[in-house]
Amino acid sequence: MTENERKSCRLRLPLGAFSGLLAGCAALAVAEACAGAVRPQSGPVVAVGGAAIDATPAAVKDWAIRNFGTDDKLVLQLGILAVLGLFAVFLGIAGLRFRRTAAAGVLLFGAVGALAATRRPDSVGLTDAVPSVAGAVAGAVLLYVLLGRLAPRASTSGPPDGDWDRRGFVIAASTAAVASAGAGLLGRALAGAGGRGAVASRRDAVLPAPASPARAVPKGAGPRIPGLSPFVTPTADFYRVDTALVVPRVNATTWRLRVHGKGVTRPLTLSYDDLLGRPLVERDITLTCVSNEVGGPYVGNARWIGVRLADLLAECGVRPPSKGGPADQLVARSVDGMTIGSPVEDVMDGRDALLALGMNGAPLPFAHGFPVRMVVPGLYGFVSACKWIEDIELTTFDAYDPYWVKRGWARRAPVKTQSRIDTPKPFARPAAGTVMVAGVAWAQHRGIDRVEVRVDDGPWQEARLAAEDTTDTWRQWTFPWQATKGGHTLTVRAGDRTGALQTDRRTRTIPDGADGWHSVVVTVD
Ligand SMILES: Nc1nc2c(c(=O)[nH]1)N[C@H]1C(S)=C(S)[C@@H](COP(=O)(O)O)O[C@H]1N2
Ligand SMILES: [Mo]
Repeated sequence: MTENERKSCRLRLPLGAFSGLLAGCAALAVAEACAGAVRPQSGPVVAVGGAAIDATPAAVKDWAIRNFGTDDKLVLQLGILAVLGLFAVFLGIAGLRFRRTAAAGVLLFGAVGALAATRRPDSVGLTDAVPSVAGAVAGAVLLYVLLGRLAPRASTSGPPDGDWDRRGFVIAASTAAVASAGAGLLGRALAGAGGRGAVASRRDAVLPAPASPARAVPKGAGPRIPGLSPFVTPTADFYRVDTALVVPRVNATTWRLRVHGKGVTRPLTLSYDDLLGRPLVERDITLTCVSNEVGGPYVGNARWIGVRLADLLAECGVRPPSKGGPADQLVARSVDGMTIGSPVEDVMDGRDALLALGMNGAPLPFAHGFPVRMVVPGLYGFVSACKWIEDIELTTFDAYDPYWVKRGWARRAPVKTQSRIDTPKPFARPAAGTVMVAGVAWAQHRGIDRVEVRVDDGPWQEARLAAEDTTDTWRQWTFPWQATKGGHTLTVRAGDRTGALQTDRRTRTIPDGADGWHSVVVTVD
């Protein structure tokens, strides 16, 4: 072997790996460009990610939400990219010997993406396979070409025997890199343009003044204490929990909501303008996620504006089970295929169950369900708060299990009474003397009646409750603590208007919400 040949041998392995990666990038870029043109949700990473979310056991998903929060989707997508990257490297190296097989391997990945995309609940059909297939074909061809350039050449003229086509490789690789970057950018631009109509429809939406405004928040409902959650959660800080890898951007001008099913004597199809034309009600309602652990962040309070769902249902001829209606479950469907079931009885029992159009004085943000979502006081989000809603079906709990119920969560899930210490934070080091302990407590639709704080194993002491807005909102509480030096454990518990006290028995979030007391350990200096 000549010095030259040895050098090229050493280079072949990393260049094979590099070819694999480049082919992978090209495949994804082409796929994203096509997805941008067809439907952003049909891209292979989003489709496979969505399938992974749906297939993930409830316990793992709950763990992901707890540990990564709203970043759980980013982590999932990075995970998918990492796996793809590893396989691409493997295919590139294996392809040095088995060129055709490696190229076919890329096609296999395309098939997985295509299958996932066409089988998503929101799939519009075979066109959803186009991005994965086109990407895979581009990737396979590129890998085949690049590996061809790396293959030893037995030629009489030009480079010596055993050498490979450096010039050809560099040209092919750099052309592919530039083209991939271009395709990726094109995909972004197309996806952005696709949502432009939706963005315009949101920008142009004007929410009329409510016929029934929310009552003014009583003075003192939101004591100003550093570290304490504000009474109204700013929209930008409002937690987000959903299965959507791409936030659906729905054009309100073409959006429709259908109401149909058991006991619906007058089925309805409503437009956004139809809803805006109805008398609107405005209410402060605290929303909670069932995945919120004791002390967790997935709870927020907003001022919602929308249409009373019970009135609309009554117009359609729906009667609750207690009045002889045949349907006991209302199933809401979203544009992204989510299904959420609520008890018809709860929705029609007089509480302010809303088809919400606005949040904190503005049309709903896309991430929180524009153009329309449900909000039902007293029920966890997964059994009430369908975002991007487009269909309401009256049915029975016996006849249909919605998305989360299929995955082990409860059919019925009223919000459990909970309380949280916001300040001091865990492991804080406050100075001895008066330390303001403060937090929030919620028992939507029952109302918070009292909050008690315990220092170490001492007696339970009454905390000061901030003024109540409505029973559907959380209540801030404060407790001035005479802190003495040393380590201390602060514990909180709340009682609701039914007289029930929060139980200390800790339970998991699955199937119907966490129970238990929130404690914070601090060291007083
Ligand atoms: N379409 C759709 N709606 C959905 C969900 C979802 O995954 N998809 N998640 C539900 C859950 S579990 C909760 S807690 C609330 C959260 O609403 P937010 O993201 O506006 O806070 O939305 C509910 N509505
Ligand atoms: Mo949730």
